[in-house]
Order: sequence, then structure tokens, then C-alpha cells
Amino acid sequence: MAEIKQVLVPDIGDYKDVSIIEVMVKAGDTINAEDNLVTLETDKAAMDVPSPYAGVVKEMKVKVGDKVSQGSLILLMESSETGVPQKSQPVAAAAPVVAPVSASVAAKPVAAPTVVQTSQPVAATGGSAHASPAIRRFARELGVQLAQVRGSGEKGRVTKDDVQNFVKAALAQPRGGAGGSGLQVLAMPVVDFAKFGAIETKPLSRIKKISGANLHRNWVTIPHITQFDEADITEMEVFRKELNVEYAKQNIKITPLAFMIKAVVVALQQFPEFNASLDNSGENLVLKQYFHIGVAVDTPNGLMVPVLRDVDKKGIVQLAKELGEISAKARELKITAAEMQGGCFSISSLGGIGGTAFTPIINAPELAILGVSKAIIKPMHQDDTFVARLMLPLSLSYDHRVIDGAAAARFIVFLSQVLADTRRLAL
Ligand code: CAO
Repeated sequence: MAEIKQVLVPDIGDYKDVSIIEVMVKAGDTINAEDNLVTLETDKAAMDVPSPYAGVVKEMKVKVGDKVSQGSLILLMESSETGVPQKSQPVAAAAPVVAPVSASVAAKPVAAPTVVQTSQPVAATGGSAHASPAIRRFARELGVQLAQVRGSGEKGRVTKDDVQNFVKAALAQPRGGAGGSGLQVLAMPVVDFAKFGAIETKPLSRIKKISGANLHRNWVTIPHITQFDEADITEMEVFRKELNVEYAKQNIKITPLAFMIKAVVVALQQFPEFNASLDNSGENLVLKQYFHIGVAVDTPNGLMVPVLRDVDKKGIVQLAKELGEISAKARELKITAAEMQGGCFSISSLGGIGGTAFTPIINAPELAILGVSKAIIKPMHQDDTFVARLMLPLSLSYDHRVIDGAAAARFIVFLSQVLADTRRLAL
């Protein structure tokens, strides 16, 4: 008949107040005898505590970070096994619902904890990773070299999730051909930063996690080239300032970005292969007949790219208004997923902050992205003399699988000409 049994910390030598660094089971789990329950860590060793019985976990009595000694209650288990007493002393009256402990201890000798020497976190691959014996065994079974797995646990410890994620990532890698072109890179070094000074660990925001994974994929899988140019926006600025005075009453602020969004669409109309995506086979170009432009917005939670739709059908003032609205919505986290989909080309403007140029990452499945930096007044040589002109730095990153360098140079030169003479926006 099934009984509630106490599972205690067995004989762990002279150690006392040892930290629990991993809990492998939870209430409701069905486990076999010898399955590992928790991992303990002393300053010298990590040890797994296996279950003396098969059964169902009724209640956990410990969590990660708790300190335990021999005889501490780990959990209550419903089990019909009879066994021999655990070598550890039961903790008196520790559990609210406890069957007679004497009846629960007749099955089998308590499995001794599995011990592994804790290694120092390694600063390079090839060293030994920081992981419990159970995780080492799990990794071994899957053929994973632990030194290649980045540990997300305390002090860089490798957890079961880390091993599983490593395997998932490996399976998701494109298969290499005969020559083996699958991406093989060294694992990141696992560093215990606390060894070098005080630290604080802060989880990444949800948006950063999502955008980070996308940026990583795009950076690794798309052959990027970035083409630079400068547009003379001296006249455009005069016009923009006039417009700003005119529309201040309507509370519409027109920044250089509104002109850029419109100018990009004029360039896309001239160079249709920039307004396209590769299809899933990677063998066909899907040319779009609509003009939706994504704009990177810096929010306290991370980067978001809302999309302005049908830019070809809108004027500068309307675009400035929509840009203000959509970027405010992004910052207030009110933007919907649909409002971030369907872009043809993106613009990332750091012009309001500064910097001379940067290399933006393409927002796949788009084929190109325009980076905009801060316009500054520069001496430009014109008609045998130097004149002061307001020059806007542009950085065009493009997918070299589809777009040739010459086409990219033509695109950015054309774009600069449109910005230099805003009458071309109307053509
Ligand atoms: N050169 C000089 N001045 C510029 C400029 C440029 N290229 N672009 C903007 N400015 C000026 C604006 O005119 C404005 O000046 P005033 O306040 O005097 O009128 C000021 O800089 C601030 O502009 P802004 O940044 O608020 O507005 P914006 O329309 O240029 O940009 C937005 C809006 C949402 C794109 C921007 O706020 C933002 O979030 N930028 C960051 C995008 C980002 O993080 N990109 C990196 C992604 S990683 O690839």
C-alpha cells in the first residue's frame, strides 16, 4: 500500500549547511529509485542526492539556495516500496503529513550521493564546465561537450535547460554540405565576473530577448555589406524649419526622418530589387508593389520597429504625424504585433543622438536597411571654393546575395540626390 515517506539528506560526510544549487523534481513528478532529486554544493564538491524509492513526489521541502545538512527533509513521497532505513537521521516532525517513517524505510540501501569536484569556471573552451553530476551524465548521454555549453545558472553553472537549448540550437543549424559548412564556433568563455569586482545581474527585457535572437540570426545568416554616403541637406533643412513653424499650431513636429522615409520610397521605386525579399526557397525574388517602411524606435524596453504603411501615398507632414504617433505607441508598449509586420525596408536613425556612421543589421526578410547619423556643417568644395553645407551621413546595409555593390552605390547616391533637392520627392 502506498505511504507517504520522507526523503532526507543522506550521509554527506562532515559537511553541514550545504547549499542546494539545483532541484530536479517537483510535486507531482513520478520518479524512479536512483533518480536525482537535488544537487548540493560545498566549497569543494557538488553532489547529487538520488531517490531511495520509486514513487510520486507529494511535496517539496527545499528550494534552490536552501542550506541543508545530513538528515534535512528534502521531500515527501508517496511510494509503495518497502525499503531499508535511510542512513540519515529523520528530521523530527518536519512534515505536516507523514506516514510512519519506520514503515517507509525498508526498501533499499540509500544510494550514496554522486560527487564531482567543482571546477573553477573556465575562461576559455577546453576547460571543464561547472555542472552537477546529473547534468554531466545528461550531457554525456546526448553527446554534448559541456565545455561548449554556456551556463546560465549561478556562477555560470550549466543547467539542464542550457544543455537542451544547446542541442536545439545545434539541430537548428543549417546542415553543411560535403565540405561541412555548418557554423562551428568556439563556445563563449564562461567567466565568473564576481571574481573581479562587485556585480549585479539583471535579466534582459522580453523585447531584448526577442529582438536579440532575430538580430543574431540576421547577422549570422545574411552576408552584409554597408555602403556609406553623405547627403547635402542644407536646403532641405531650410524647408523643414519653415514647415515646422507652419505646423507648430497643429502640434506636428517634422524631423529630418520624415523626409528620409519619403526619399527612401522614391529610391525604392527607382530600384525595385531593394523593395523585395527572397522567397523561402532562396531562389526567387518577391518584388513588392507596396511601400511599407519600418522605423527603428529606441524604447526603455528595447528596440522596436513599427511600420509606416503606404508611404508612397502620403506626404511629409502626414508621415511626420504618423511617425510621432507610432513611436509614442512603441515607447508606451501599446504597439501591436500587426503594426510591426509587413515592412519592405527599414530606417534606423541615430541622428537625434550623434555619431558619424554605423553599420545597421538588416531586418530580414527585408534586403536592406538605412542607417542615419547626425547631420553636421562641413566645408564642401564647390566652384573652386569651400562652402559650408549641412551634410547628413547615411549608411546602407544590404544583402549581398541579392544586391550587388554597384546597385547599392547607385541607390545611395540617388537617395542623396533626392535629399539634396526635395523637389525630387514630388516626381
Ligand atoms: N541630424 C541632425 N539632427 C537630427 C537628425 C539628424 N540626422 N535626426 C533628428 N535630428 C534632430 C531632430 O530634428 C530633433 O531636433 P529638435 O529637437 O531640435 O527639433 C532631435 O534631433 C531629436 O529627434 P528625435 O530623435 O526625437 O526624432 P526623429 O524623428 O529623428 O526620430 C525616432 C524618431 C523614434 C526614430 C527616434 O526617437 C529613435 O528612437 N531613434 C533611435 C533608433 C535606434 O535606436 N536605432 C538603432 C537601432 S540599432 O540598428
